[in-house]
Amino acid sequence: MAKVEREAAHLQGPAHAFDAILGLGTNLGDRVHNIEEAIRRLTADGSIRVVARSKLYRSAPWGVTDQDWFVNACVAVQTGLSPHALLKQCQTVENDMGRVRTRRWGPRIIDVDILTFRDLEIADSDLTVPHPLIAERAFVLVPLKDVAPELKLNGRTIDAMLEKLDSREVQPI
Ligand code: A4P
Ligand code: MG
Repeated sequence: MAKVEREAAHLQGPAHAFDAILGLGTNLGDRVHNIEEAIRRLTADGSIRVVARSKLYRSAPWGVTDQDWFVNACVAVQTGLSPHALLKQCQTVENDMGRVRTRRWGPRIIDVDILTFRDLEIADSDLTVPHPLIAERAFVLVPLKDVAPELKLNGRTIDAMLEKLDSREVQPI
């Protein structure tokens, strides 16, 4: 196979089609609009390109349960940004959309988390990758399966992680 074809095949392979997966969540205001607006802003300067999008899901609040239901989604992206530069861009979008940080896990107009970044494991004070608690959250795993069905974390498939959870609380809109 010619080199160019090999590279193209490499890019199309499921494990290499994207650099990072972002998880988006919102439970304030027009939730569907908030997800669309966040994706529009994340990709506006061209440094982040969406290559796969999950469906939008309505999900019961997890962790802090006395708050409104969420809309959750995932996007797989290609980017030349470093993990920390990507985090900065995610936080800029959150702040520009009017995110106000109150209590941990509390209501938010938009949350953009880095779920995975290539095969990297990062444990910095401001960035943990893969994002902690993925395996315990159906609202992350269900949309994640749409964009990266073959993904494994710590050797476990998404289905294996979902088996232990109640995914009836996460429904496509
Ligand atoms: N941070 C570390 N690693 C990462 C990463 N991989 N991606 C740091 C993004 N941020 C990362 O985040 C707090 C700090 O985490 C940041 O300053 C960053 O440096 P935050 O977004 O300001 O605060 P948070 O979101 O309240 O905390 P946390 O722990 O990120 O909460 P989660 O995990 O996002 O959970 N229920 C449903 N159904 N759907 C939801 O989307 N979300 C939450 C919040 C709770 N329950 C939910 C949902
Ligand atoms: Mg967050």
